[in-house]
Amino acid sequence: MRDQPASTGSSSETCTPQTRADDITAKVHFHDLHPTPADMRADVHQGLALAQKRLSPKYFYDAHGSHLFDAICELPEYYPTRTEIDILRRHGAEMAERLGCDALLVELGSGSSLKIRVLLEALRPAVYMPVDISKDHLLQSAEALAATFPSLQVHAVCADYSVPFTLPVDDHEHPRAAFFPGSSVGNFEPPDAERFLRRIGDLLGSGGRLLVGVDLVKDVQVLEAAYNDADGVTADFNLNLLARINRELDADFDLTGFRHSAWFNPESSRIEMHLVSAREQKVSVAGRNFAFRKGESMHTECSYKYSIEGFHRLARRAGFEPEQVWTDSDQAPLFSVHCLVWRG
Ligand code: AVI
Repeated sequence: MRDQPASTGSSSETCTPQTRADDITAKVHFHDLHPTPADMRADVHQGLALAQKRLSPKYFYDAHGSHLFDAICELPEYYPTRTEIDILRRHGAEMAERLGCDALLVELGSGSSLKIRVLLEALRPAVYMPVDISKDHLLQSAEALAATFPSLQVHAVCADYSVPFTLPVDDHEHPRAAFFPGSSVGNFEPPDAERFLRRIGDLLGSGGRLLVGVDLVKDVQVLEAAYNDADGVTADFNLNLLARINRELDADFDLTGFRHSAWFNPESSRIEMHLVSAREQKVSVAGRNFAFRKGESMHTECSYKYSIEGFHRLARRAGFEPEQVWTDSDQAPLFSVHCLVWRG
């Protein structure tokens, strides 16, 4: 295995964390694929000029937005995180059998690497490769993980997994597997989810396995409560998008002039999040003015909810064969974790 094949253009180094008594032995190989910064100004201008105004959910995750998302994951109404962790805890051994020990395990959008910790005991991969766009967060989490599992080789990759990239290691000796938890696949439009899965399959190669968490269609009240929590954390998360645009694009959104709205759209089987204008108003964003009617909304996020069969159809269209699925219950399950095999 090489740290830095010339073809990837990555910079690669071995990072030894700041000396702390408990992780002196920790080592992380770091590969920076230098993800291109998004053109937020062009994206926001383009989205606000549409008949149905749109803002991309990728802009939720500045430092404060990431903190708010972590808080959402702890809310009593937001069942996906704790339900998925419970499934991973209960079925980790079976998942390990499917993925095989000694794998090169890639985690897409690893964030704080919390869920992989639940699996690592059972899984024992040869190499763990967290991929995340946020360099500092990635390194901190990778170092902490390497400290807990000193015999694990950790290769942290700073990359935007939503656009094509290649794995910056030349390793053909270990079977490849990927982990994509949290139902983040539900934040893609289905045709984009299909294209995304196909790209992951290409990274894995024939016979490679993907473990993916998928939120399920369920009672509308349970779904809508998860995106309209009583403490208003999801509302703050949604409105933080406007605070970020004000700060970074010299805009003048009045945050009290917009309210959070989230509801289940049964035709599309998705939660839609919107920010709704409380009155007629004008907003300036990086030198351009946009008018809002009273009640007009900006669409900020879709979160698709699948049936198990519906997700399997999507996976098959993308070139994967569903191998096994685990859920939290046999009757009316909330969440599912799928093992898919790449057939190409
Ligand atoms: C990251 N993603 C899977 C979350 C979801 O449920 O779609 C984002 C989120 N939006 C509001 N609450 C959580």
